[in-house]
Amino acid sequence: MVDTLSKVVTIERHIIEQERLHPDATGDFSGLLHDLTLAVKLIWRETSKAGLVNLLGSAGKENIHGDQVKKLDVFADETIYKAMDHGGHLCVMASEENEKILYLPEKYPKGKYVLLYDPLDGSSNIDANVSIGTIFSIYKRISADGNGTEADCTQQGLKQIAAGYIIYGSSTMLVYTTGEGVFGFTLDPSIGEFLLSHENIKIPEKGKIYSVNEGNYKYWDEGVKKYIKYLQEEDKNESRPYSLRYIGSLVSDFHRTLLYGGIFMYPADIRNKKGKLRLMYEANPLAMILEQAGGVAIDGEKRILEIKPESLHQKTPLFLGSKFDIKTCKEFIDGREL
Ligand code: AHM
Ligand code: MG
Repeated sequence: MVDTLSKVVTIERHIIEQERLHPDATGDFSGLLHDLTLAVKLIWRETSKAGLVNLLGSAGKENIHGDQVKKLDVFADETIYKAMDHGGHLCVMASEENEKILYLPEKYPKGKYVLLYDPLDGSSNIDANVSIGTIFSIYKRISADGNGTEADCTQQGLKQIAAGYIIYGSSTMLVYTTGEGVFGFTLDPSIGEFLLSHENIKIPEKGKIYSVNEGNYKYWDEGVKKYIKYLQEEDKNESRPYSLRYIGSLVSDFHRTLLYGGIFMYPADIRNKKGKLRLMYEANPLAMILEQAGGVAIDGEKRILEIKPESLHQKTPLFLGSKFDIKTCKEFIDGREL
């Protein structure tokens, strides 16, 4: 028979194959990712209907069935919690939407993993039909047993055993790593399966795009300002000027940076010394993915994954991108401009 079809790999099969790389694996971790994939499909189902909100009832009001319509970020938050609370894989969760850590119901068994998530990042963009995303991060518990603790949820980024994101865009994609490379899956809505579409993603060594909210320019440090001006200048090799792309939806800006290379920045500014983005829910998982893809993630000084977290919702300046671009940016930040 002539083989005209390329190999079709569902995310479930991929997770199992990845787990086989670890001979001592029990299947527990595969089960966890499997539950998470289900939650994501439920969120995708709702986000893809977001434009119908005027027909079906807007958030906070009753829909045609007389049910309260939930805001999508609240829906996503609750959906992930409920999909993950009873599998026996986790001992605690923490979500960007909740101030405190999320204990699991007493009646369910507690497992050895910890899940941190940003349920629907960029949700202020929903009404304009801009891509939004879910970001997740998985750790092994450090507490002995029973309910997990805040210390389980504030481990260094280096301790992540998996991280990923889902982008609800022109197509829905799930990108994840377990520390053995980065893999992207595209949802085929007709069969409801995530199929492997991007194998072993590597970020280009250098890009030609920068991504930052330039409206904040006047509030940045001198080094960052000079770096932006440098990117905008022409050079004789035509490697500059760079193009500016800024969606204002982190997962989308990150996804483009990962595939095309270049740099994404959310620097500190004089109003906000720690920037805007969250270490545990945004910076750490994206940093793990990026490093696995050959890129670099820093807070302007040090490697994101080495930051010792002080609190669950702490913020951090964030610079993500290609090796060359982060190196150049750092030189400007350090005052060693070219
Ligand atoms: P959110 O967690 O309230 O959705 O905010 C996070 C979003 C990111 O998606 C994006 O990178 C950033 O905020 C954009 O911020 P700004 O509007 O200041 O440029
Ligand atoms: Mg967020």
